[in-house]
Amino acid sequence: MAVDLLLGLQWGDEGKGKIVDVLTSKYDIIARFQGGPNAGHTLEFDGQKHVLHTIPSGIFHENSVNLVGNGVVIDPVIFKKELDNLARHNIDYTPKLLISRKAHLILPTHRLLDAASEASKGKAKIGSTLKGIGPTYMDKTGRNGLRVGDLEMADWKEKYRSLADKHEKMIAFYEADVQYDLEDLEKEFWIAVQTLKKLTFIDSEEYLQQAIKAGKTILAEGAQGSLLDIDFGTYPFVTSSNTTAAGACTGLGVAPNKIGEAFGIFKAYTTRVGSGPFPTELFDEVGERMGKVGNEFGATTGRKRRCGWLDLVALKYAVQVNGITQLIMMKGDVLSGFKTLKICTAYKYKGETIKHFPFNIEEENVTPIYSEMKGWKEDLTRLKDSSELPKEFNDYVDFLEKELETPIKIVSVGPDRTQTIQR
Ligand code: 2SA
Ligand code: MG
Repeated sequence: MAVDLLLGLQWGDEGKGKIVDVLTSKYDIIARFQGGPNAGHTLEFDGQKHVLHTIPSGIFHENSVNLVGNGVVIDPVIFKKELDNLARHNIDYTPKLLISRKAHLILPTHRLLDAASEASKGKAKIGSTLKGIGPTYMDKTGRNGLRVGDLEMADWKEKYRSLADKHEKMIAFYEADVQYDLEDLEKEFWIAVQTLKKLTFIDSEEYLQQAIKAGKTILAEGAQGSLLDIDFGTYPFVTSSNTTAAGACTGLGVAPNKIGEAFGIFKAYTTRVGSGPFPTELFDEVGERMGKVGNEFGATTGRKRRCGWLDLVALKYAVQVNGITQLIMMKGDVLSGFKTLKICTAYKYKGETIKHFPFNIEEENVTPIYSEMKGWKEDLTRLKDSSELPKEFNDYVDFLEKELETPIKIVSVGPDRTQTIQR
C-alpha cells in the first residue's frame, strides 16, 4: 500500500525522529501531517546530533522528498532557523523540501497569545511549548487563519495586519503579564517569510495523489503522541491536533484506503512533559534514574520530562485507536540494571478494576495495578543482533506483544542509527 504511518503511542518523545531516519531509505516521500515547531525530533548519526521541529526527518537522506503537509502549522521564524542549521551542515534542502499551500502560518502574535493564555490559567496551565500551536489551530478552525498559499497573493500583508490587530486586542483581554515589542518580532517575521517563499509551495494532496498513482512509497511522520491527541488524549492536557492515524488522512489529503502499515512507537517506560495526569508516574529514585540514564529532557524546550513505568492500559488504547500493525520499542537499554520491572496492566478506577482507558484518568480516580518482571543486567547499547538480547529482555518484550496482540518488530538500544535491532 502507498502510505505507511509512524505514530507515537504515548505522550510524545518516543523516538520518532530516529526511527523515521532509520526507515527513510525504504520510502520515496516523508511527510509531516500535524503539529508544528512544538515537536522535537532528534536524530543521531556519524557522531552528530540534529533536532528537527517542522521539517520531516527524511531531510538528511540523499533521495527522499520531504513534504510539510496541510495539517501542519508553520512558524516561518523557527522554520528559517531549521533551514539555516541544515545549510550549516551542507544539506542542500531546496530540491527535496515541499510545503503545502494549505498549511497554516503561526504569526508572532499567536506565540504571544499562547503565553497570555497559559499565564491566565495559573496552576491549571497546559504546559504548552509556547510555540503558538493552540492559537494557530484555533484560528484554523475558527476560519480566520493565514495559510502558506496566502503568501503568494498580493493582499497577504493586509490579511496579516487585520489578524495581528485582532490578536493584540485578545492579548490585552487576557490581562496577563506578557511584555512584547511587536515591531521587533515582525522584523524577524518578514525576513523569515522571504526565506520561506524561496521554497516550493505545492497543492500537496494532488502531488501525493499523483505520487501514489506512480507507485511511490510514502511515510507519514507523526509528531507528539496519541495521548496528546485533541480527541483521544488526556484532554485538556493535550496538543491541538489529531496525532492519531486519522490525522494523517486529513493532514495530507490521502484517503483511508491508501493507508498501509501503521508503525506504533513506544518507550519501554513512560515519559510526559508538561502538565496533566500520568498514572504510572514515579516520584522516587527509580523515576530519577530513568530520566538521568534516558536523558529525558524536552528536545524543543529543554524541560525535564516526568518518568514512570510502562502503562499498558494506555498503550493498548493507543494501539486500538490507531490500528497499529507493528510495534517498535525504544530505549530498552535505559532499563538495564533494574532488579524488578513493573508494568501497569489494569487500573483501579472508582473502586473497580478496569482494563480500558477511561474518560478521566485524574489521580483521584485511577490507581495503577502492576505486574512485575525480572529485569536484565546486561548493557544493551553495543548489541547488534536479536540473538544477543538477554533472556529477561526477551521475556519483557514477549509479555508486551501478548498483551498488546501486536508484534514488536524493532527494538532500539541507543540513540544512534546503528543501535537498532530487528526481531
Ligand atoms: P503545545 O505546545 O500547545 O502543543 O503543548 C500542549 C501539550 O502537548 C505537549 N507537547 C509535547 N510533549 C512532548 N514532546 C513534545 N515535543 C517537544 C519534544 C517538547 C519539548 O520533542 O521534546 O521540548 O518540551 C511536545 N509538544 C507538545 C506539551 O508538553 C503540552 O503538555
Ligand atoms: Mg520529541
